[in-house]
Amino acid sequence: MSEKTKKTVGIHEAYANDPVKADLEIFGREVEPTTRRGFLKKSSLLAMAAVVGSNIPFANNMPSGLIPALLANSDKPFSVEGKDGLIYLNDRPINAETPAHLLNDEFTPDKHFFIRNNGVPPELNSIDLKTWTLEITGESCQNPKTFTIDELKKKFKHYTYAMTLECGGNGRHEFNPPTKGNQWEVGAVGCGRWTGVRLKDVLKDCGIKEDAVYIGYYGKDTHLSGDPTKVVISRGVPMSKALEDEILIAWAYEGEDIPYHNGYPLRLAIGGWPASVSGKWLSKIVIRNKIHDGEKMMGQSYRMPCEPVVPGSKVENDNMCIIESMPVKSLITFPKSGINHNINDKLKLNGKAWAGDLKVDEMYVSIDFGITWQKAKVNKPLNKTAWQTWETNVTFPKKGYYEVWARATDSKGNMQPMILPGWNPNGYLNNACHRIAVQVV
Ligand SMILES: Nc1nc2c(c(=O)[nH]1)N[C@H]1C(S)=C(S)[C@@H](COP(=O)(O)O)O[C@H]1N2
Ligand SMILES: [Mo]
Repeated sequence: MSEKTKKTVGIHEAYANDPVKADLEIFGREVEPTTRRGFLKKSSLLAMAAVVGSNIPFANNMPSGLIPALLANSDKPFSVEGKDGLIYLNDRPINAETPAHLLNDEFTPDKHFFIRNNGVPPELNSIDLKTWTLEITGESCQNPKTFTIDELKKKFKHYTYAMTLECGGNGRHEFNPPTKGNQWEVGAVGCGRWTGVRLKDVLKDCGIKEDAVYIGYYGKDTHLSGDPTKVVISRGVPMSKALEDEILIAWAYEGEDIPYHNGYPLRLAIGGWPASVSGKWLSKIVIRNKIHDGEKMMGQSYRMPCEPVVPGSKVENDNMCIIESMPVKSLITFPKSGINHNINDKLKLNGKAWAGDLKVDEMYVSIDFGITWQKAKVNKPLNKTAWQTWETNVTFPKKGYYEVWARATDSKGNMQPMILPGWNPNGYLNNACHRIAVQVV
């Protein structure tokens, strides 16, 4: 770094004459903390050019207050066995997300699949595949039964489906005013092929009474408080969703045992809805004659205001509605944000897009802060609720700092919003466009 840029005074001054020559090492060091919170006025464009390290050809299109994507990332070490490259949010309970560029595989390898634990997983050495059981019961179950994993495997047909599992709070870090909970950036999502038996086959085998409306799950993890009577989480879905073909009681992920933190040895795999309905370390399913009232089904949990509210408002429980299908969303998974790219080359872009129970029909990218959009190729999903890969190439008119923005449209015509959608008290369902920083040199 040059002597000139080392001055803490006046980023403006330092680059006033030659913003293009700005030193990249400036990121996260000499930059005043306020720059991470966005630039309030366009008059600070020079400062912004200094911070991103070069001139910004489409600067006039940048919305006020936009934090350059180049500065919006963070990297921290991580250390759960079998996982690789995840960003660690908490260790008790363990919560870790996947950086976007590690979601570039068509199906997320188990080592990159995010972890969202609400409690303490059952001790690994207490898990015995021979004695692990799944009980099917509840007031709307005709013949309650208990199955070992072997019995499930022998009695029912096996299926494999790719499912997108995304935490309802993915993207929460962007909400303003901030909301409580894990401050996920973009990576509390993954999609891979789960193998198991259909939930509907097992439920039907136990008899579904006519008054059945919902199912609920229970898992073997324990409450953080250590109180054995407290349930960590027990959520569910309406019968109509539970009886879909692509919903599994799964024992394998990408052809291997499910990773320990992702629910080994048995979990529910329900794509397209908040991943909180996919119960891990699964031990019991109840068929209910009313909306399941388990832990984190009631009150404000996994619920959105039924009508939009003013940011920061308090919303009464009666005005909160249960989240069902997740909204349309996409990621740019290649290249990694912050790369340098040669002006003479086309830049190849790859990504993923998904839309809850719907499909993604169209995908667009922009290199000029959303003024013009170019259509990308979207590939078909493997099955319902699997994410879809997309790809395209872009070229840049001149050297400088760019952002690539990506925007998906679902099969009902809904598009991702460019910036944060409706504020809600728990910071759920942020499906704003993903963006990456590209330095064209
Ligand atoms: N038993 C149990 N199941 C659970 C959870 C949990 O804490 N315990 N977390 C839920 C939530 S909130 C999410 S987002 C997903 C995360 O799945 P993953 O950890 O495999 O990524 O699991 C869901 N199933
Ligand atoms: Mo979640």
